[in-house]
Amino acid sequence: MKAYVAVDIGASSGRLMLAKRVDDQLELKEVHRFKNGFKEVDGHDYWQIDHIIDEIFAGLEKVKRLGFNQVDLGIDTWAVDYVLVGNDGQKLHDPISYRDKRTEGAINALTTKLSKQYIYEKTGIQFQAFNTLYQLYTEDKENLARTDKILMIPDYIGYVLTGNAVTEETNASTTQMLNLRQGLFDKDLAKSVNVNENQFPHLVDAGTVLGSVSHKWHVKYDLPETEVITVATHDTASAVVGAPGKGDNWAFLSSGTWSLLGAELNVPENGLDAFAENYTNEWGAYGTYRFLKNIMGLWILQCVRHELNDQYSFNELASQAEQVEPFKTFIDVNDDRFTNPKSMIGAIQDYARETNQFVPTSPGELTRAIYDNLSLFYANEIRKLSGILNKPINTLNIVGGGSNVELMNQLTSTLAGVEVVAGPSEATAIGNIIVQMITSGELENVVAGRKLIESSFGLKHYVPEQGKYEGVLTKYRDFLNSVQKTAKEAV
Ligand code: LRH
Repeated sequence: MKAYVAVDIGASSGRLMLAKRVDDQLELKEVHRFKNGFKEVDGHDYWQIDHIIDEIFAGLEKVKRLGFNQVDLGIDTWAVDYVLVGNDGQKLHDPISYRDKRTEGAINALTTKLSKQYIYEKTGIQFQAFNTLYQLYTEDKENLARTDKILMIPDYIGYVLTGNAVTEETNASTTQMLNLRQGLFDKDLAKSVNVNENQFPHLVDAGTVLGSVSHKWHVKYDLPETEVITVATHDTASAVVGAPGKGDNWAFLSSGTWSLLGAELNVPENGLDAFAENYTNEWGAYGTYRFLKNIMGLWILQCVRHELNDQYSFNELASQAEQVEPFKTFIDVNDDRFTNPKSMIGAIQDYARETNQFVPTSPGELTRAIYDNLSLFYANEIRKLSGILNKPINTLNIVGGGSNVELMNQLTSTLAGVEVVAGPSEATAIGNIIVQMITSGELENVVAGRKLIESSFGLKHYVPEQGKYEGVLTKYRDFLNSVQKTAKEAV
């Protein structure tokens, strides 16, 4: 029987998931998990990419010990970050994290030369300081000149594993350098940040065979025979493949370190409304587009928990939050100050003080404020999404680790007035595997994959609680409009 391995690496942890299909069930088992995070060295935040690769081999050795001698394997990670590789095939240095402060001000600097409308019309991609475009803009020019290949993180890992270099499209679109119309890297945008589009290896679709793990790794480690498939290598792209939505009126929320809320489209939406709301059109597997908004997500809680010395589990924090009165403090979770603060608790409390609101202090109050404000943000965005796409949204499919937070699932359903379908929490790894199964011919297409997901994983349903929290969303929206207006005036 064919076995599949999903290597799914997020900003805070990585895992290897082993999967096989037994009748109409997809069986999934976590074989290896490790911590991930960036480290500050001489003023910059670096990912430890060699460590990540070591952990992948450790996980693959476990797969072999479980009795699997032959597997297919797909890799997905977070987006936008990249590795510069020299002529000798070695990285110039560890990749810098997108949360590094080096890109502060880069959007403004670059868009004095090329207008925002021009870039958005070409790419349909949101303006985020961390996009590859602005990271490259701040890159050392000499390093760029010494660069033979610019490889996105999952492509770099695939390159190290197999010796073959490609650029997979779903992740490449997050560079904000792909031309929507041409389906290629845009020459002008590449030039504007001192690179040549040919420094990126050729573009491939999700679902392309990359090659076998090189012999040299079999000499060093006890590995199964492993064929690497270039899946939807952007984790969010895999998560959306793994979101079992149905019909035309559903939205997805991939809820993890980031919250990505949007809809799957067949044609990109890069008109003026989308531009004004900074929605993005990331490329999806099989010709789709992920039309979505980046929301700060559970990163805020991960940082708070860490600052509390990791003494509470996420479940404990959730039960403490349930004891606290809701909606005492409104926060714009997408305020830049929450991107990478020295102290997240300090940042939340300063925000509350500056806006003359209740200042959360206990772990339960802090967690409550985060859950409330994420849910409010989601509800507000569902309205906007529905407006831009000019169609009703009836169902929100929440996937990822955040789909286990019952309190937020219910709050979001009630505030947004939509049905919430929660699960699967491992949608990213599952989407990674579905693309492998389609590539190997074991599944026909994504529709068949989503059916398989529905029959394999227990999804939970939440419906709006009538008459609860009336007027809260309107109050929140007024608050958000006023703080965002004040921030704009200050610029
Ligand atoms: C989520 C994610 C998201 C990107 C961000 C950099 O892990 O890939 O889609 O915007 O990381």
